[in-house]
Amino acid sequence: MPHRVLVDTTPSPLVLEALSRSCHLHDLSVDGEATLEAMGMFDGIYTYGHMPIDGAYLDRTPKVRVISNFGVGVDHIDLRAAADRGIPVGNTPDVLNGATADMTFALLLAAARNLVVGDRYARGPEFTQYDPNILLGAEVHGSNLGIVGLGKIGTEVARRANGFDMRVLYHNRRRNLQAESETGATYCKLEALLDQSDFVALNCPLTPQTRHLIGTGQFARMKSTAVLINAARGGVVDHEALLTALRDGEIAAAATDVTDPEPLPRDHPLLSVDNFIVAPHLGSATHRTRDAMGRGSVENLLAGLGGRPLPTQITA
Ligand code: 8YV
Repeated sequence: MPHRVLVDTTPSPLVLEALSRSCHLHDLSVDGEATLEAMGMFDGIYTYGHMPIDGAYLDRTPKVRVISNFGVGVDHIDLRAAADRGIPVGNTPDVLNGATADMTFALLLAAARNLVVGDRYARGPEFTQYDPNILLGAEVHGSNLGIVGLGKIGTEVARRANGFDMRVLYHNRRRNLQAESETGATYCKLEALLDQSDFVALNCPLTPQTRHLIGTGQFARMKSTAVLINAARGGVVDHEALLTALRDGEIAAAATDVTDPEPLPRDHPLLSVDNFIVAPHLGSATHRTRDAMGRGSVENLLAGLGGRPLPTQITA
């Protein structure tokens, strides 16, 4: 009898193949909402973060004995509620550190050097000859980078920044002495980081403490030439305040892989702001990383379904 597993979007071929023999998947994006009766029969949940999984949700899935998250960020899962019900939660840390740090730098460079506006211009009728006076950007090498969240991904960002001869400041819940010695990053309070940074990269998880960590007061502190990069979660930034900051020139630009909500409504004013660059949550989107995430999340799922400890389990 195959295990019954609820998935919130269609998994990759690698994941489908790995689960094909032992699991029957109910794919919410294809099969639609499950009936209450079907919910009661699920043995596991495999999630890409499309639905909040809280206590009320888990009460409708009383047989679930594992939640496997494709990705490291678990802000959509109430870990306490899962723990209270004895349900282990697995995620896919580590394998995506490099790819997400690369994406942070892709956003940083794109914003600093007007890559998106430049691409549009280079395709359009206005580009008739080289113009030395247009689209002048910010120097990346030699500038100050402030990293908010110097965990594993943030540390990878700091390593890349060293290659660009940047001075790296960071703010974190607690000092990361190992990362400091490996990368030369300097710990400082958030306020000091915002005051001094030319680029502010958000690489922290979304938690009740980091929700809207960057809002009106923080934009007011930032340099008018500063660029905000968000490869973390949209909710870390107050988007109303971001819109005002970009429109009023409180900061020069923002480049983000994540938004709140995600996606932004098609008529959201940020989408018509030129100094705002947005990507569709591509932080870990490389072939190698997504395959590794697929393998890790499958191992977690199958371990939980088999009553074994999850290889990468998160605690509440
Ligand atoms: C995932 C991410 O692609 O790991 C994370 O936290 O944001 C991404 O790598 C995303 O969670 C979708 O599953």
